[in-house]
Amino acid sequence: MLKSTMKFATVLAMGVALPFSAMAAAESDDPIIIVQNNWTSQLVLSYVVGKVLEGEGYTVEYAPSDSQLQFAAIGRGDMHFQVEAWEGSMKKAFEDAVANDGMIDAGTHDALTREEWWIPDYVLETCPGAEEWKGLDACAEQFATAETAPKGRFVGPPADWGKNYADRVKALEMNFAAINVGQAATLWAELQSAYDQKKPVVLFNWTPNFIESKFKGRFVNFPEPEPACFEDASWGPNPNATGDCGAPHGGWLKKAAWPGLADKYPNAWGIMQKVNFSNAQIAAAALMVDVDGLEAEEAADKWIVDNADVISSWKN
Ligand code: TMO
Repeated sequence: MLKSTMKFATVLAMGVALPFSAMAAAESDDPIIIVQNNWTSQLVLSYVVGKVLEGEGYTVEYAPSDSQLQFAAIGRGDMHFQVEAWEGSMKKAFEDAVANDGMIDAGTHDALTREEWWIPDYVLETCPGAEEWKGLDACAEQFATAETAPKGRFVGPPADWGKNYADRVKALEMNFAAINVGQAATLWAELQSAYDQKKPVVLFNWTPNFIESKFKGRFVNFPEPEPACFEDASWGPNPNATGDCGAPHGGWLKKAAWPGLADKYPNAWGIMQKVNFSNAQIAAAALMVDVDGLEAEEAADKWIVDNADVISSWKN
């Protein structure tokens, strides 16, 4: 640790020999491995936490991971800390890793989240019922492309975000085809090009995100999920199917951790447990990259300056 190293250097300068055991406060130099995923706020905020830990003298490494497979790997200690686990897309993988792989639920952020189909507001001019899934479905043809006609196209997320919307479309017998993009940037390119031409579009989006500061739009309401939606076919609008529901409207956002952190890096673990983001703080992180054009790491540096009070609250 930097603090201990400095103390040690001072002691050496004073010519005093210090038995190694007197440095008990020193924690491991082994890298703390922070997980990175493929959306912007996660990238920025993972660097924020990493930089704060580096400032405390820790060695930090970053490891890219699939948003579903990461939790079991964190439980095993292949990676150590995840700053953004989203209920809408990761609840099952997260809870399975807690139950089966020893992964630690490292606490819930103040932020409330939603991951759902989303339309620009101008869509309501040609499809007035589109805020509700049934109303949207009634206008499905407006959203058709050459690839999907006569079905409408739902521009879906990268497959590794864990949501198979083809299953939901089938369960709700909707006249849509879910076409997944390969990366988040393609979602925003599809939105921007439709928006510029006021063309009907429905795509996957989430909040907090930068989108709300740049585009006027809203989520499409689906039946709110309950455990029975996935277990009991008779639940929900289709009496013969499970999965006939949407994502939670006020979903949780959690942190995930390797169980060995507390013993190996107690000070770092204390900080990680206090890390707590609000909706506005997460949206700001995404906006610095997706609107202002900073690199994720530069955005993290700026976020740290802008939120100095938040960071000092993690250290107390
Ligand atoms: C996992 N995500 C926030 C992109 O929906």
